[in-house]
Amino acid sequence: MFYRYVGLQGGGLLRDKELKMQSLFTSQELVKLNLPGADVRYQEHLEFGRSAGEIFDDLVRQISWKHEDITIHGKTFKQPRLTAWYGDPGMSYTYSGLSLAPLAWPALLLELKRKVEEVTQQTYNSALLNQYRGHRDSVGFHADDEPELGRNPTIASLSFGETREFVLKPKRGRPGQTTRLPLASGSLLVMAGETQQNWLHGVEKLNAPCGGRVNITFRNIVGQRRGRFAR
Ligand SMILES: O=C(O)CCC(=O)C(=O)O
Ligand SMILES: [Mn+2]
Repeated sequence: MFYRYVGLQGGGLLRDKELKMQSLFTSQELVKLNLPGADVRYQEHLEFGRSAGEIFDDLVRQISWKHEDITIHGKTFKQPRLTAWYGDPGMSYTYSGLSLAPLAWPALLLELKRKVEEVTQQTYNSALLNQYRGHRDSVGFHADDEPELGRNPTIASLSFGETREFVLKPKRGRPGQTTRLPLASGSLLVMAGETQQNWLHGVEKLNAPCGGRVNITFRNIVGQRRGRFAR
């Protein structure tokens, strides 16, 4: 698979304008971000044969959303978002004291998975879905480094609905390298290589109200778990 490489002036705030300028000629292909020790690629628009807004509505309606409790440092609270876990039989996933057995793939997710597999030239056996109902919903900074994902996992992330900033922060190094990438509705972000070893990512709460957003991360469960992880 051919990837274009475009430097994004390494870190700092990636402004909407810069992204739009880039998008003029890169929206139809994966573009690699200039982040040291990471392999992060972004494609602003994937062609699904129908609108991203329609897919967002279907996801909100058809997915079995749950509002789960998680336990971090002995304290239990509700996650600040809704979640769902789908996958091939046996692909269980555990994080923050939460053990998820996979639901069987519905046609809607299989349609999206096929598209992502075609673009990334990889297969996936599971997907974690997040629904951010509005500006107060978020995911804290974490790395997708649970043992069952194996070393250097490829994670393919689709976004629908409201554009929210995906924030990447180096685990070690200068906070100035923090990079904000607004993920458009219908976009694909791929994290691969050593990204999870060297960088954290999250979606922050906002002060101003905004619409809902659904994110789907296609993953591969490959190993057994050995530890406890929090997010
Ligand atoms: O919503 C997003 O873009 C990121 C979600 C995420 O990082 C996760 O589910 O592990
Ligand atoms: Mn993640």
